[in-house]
Amino acid sequence: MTSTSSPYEVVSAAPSPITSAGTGIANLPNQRHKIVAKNGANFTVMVCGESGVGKTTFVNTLFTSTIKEPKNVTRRRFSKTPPKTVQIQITKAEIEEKMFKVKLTIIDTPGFGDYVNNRHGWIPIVDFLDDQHEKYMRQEQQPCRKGAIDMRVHVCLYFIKPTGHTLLPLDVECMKKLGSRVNLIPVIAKADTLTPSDLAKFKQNIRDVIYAQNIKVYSCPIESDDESTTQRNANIMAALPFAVIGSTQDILTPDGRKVKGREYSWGVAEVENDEHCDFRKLRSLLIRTHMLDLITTTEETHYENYRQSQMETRNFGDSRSQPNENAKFKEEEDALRKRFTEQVKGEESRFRAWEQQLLSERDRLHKELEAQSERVKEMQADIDAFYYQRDSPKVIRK
Ligand SMILES: Nc1nc2c(ncn2[C@@H]2O[C@H](COP(=O)(O)OP(=O)(O)OP(=O)(O)O)[C@@H](O)[C@H]2O)c(=O)[nH]1
Ligand SMILES: [Mg+2]
Repeated sequence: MTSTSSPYEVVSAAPSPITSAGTGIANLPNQRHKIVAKNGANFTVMVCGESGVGKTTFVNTLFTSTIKEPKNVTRRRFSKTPPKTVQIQITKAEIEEKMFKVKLTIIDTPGFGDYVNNRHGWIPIVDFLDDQHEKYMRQEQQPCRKGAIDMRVHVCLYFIKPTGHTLLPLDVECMKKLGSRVNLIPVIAKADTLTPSDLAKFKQNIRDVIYAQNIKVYSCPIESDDESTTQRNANIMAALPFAVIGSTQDILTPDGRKVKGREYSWGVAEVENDEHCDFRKLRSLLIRTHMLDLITTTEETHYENYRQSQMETRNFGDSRSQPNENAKFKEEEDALRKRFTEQVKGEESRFRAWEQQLLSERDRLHKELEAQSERVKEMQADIDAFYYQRDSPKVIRK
């Protein structure tokens, strides 16, 4: 079910024309490169998952690490602990590389599952996704489609609590619903709270459940003409679900580097260190290597699925709601049934007549048989009489 209005009040930050440190759009294959250059791209990322799992911190981390000189990103106060997110928060920024522009939108959603009545807090998120498809579809049906607002979500990052065990039933339920609507990327939050071996086991358990439960997750096209791209994509897929560390804090490492990370007595968990987590891999997939594939699959698979399913249900509804068509159909059906009954009746009486004929023929033959056996008896008596006369002693009269 979709509603036309958003279930949450949307809080939006002003778009900020920000030059990124390089998004890689200039490296796109020629054909695609031209399309993006001409139209610019809208790219929308959504984060969701249980409450307190680190979604807002991740969004802040992504902004601070991607956009070097944040201007006007008013909603994002990069404090140590962001307040609990209670409504959908939208932050926009423009990423620019040479002459290519991407309008990046990040949608942060309120967490769910932290108390009994909030177990189904993810339903409004699913509705939000459907609503964006619905709004876009309605705009597409208008005669003038220029300036259509497109808030369709190109990728949804699903944050998994770092329990070290496996996916919770709530995760499975929610991921199933999301995966059928949007490019879903599972993310293990707070990777710094798990040891490397526990993290590896956790990842495998999650992959097993995803496979066993048939949850649809985004998989980037592995095959490519270029061998290094094939290898890179295979490496990305092998890291799924991406383990991330979120932090906007600058920390000085013992070897004198200033990094974004989390400080512990045992050392520093670094956001942008591949040995510590997959943050760089995930950011590269989103902002650099697979942005266009995420946009294309959203258009060609997820939006198309939505559009088709809506068309089917709406057409079905229409045919049922046409009384004239229905009455005509009923008339035809009645006539057919009558014709059939008449045919059956005719066949039945023909069969009865034939049966009657057979019975009387049987009686006639019985009678004839009786008469014949009567005749046989008489003839036998005649024969007996004949022999009796011949063999009996003759009386000679004197
Ligand atoms: N150890 C560790 N803590 C983190 C990490 N990311 C976030 N946190 C902490 O987890 C707490 C919750 O973080 P938020 O980013 O507010 O979580 P959220 O998912 O947005 O929460 P809701 O808005 O309530 O759904 C904060 O105290 C963060 O500092 C991480 O990668 N590692
Ligand atoms: Mg939050």
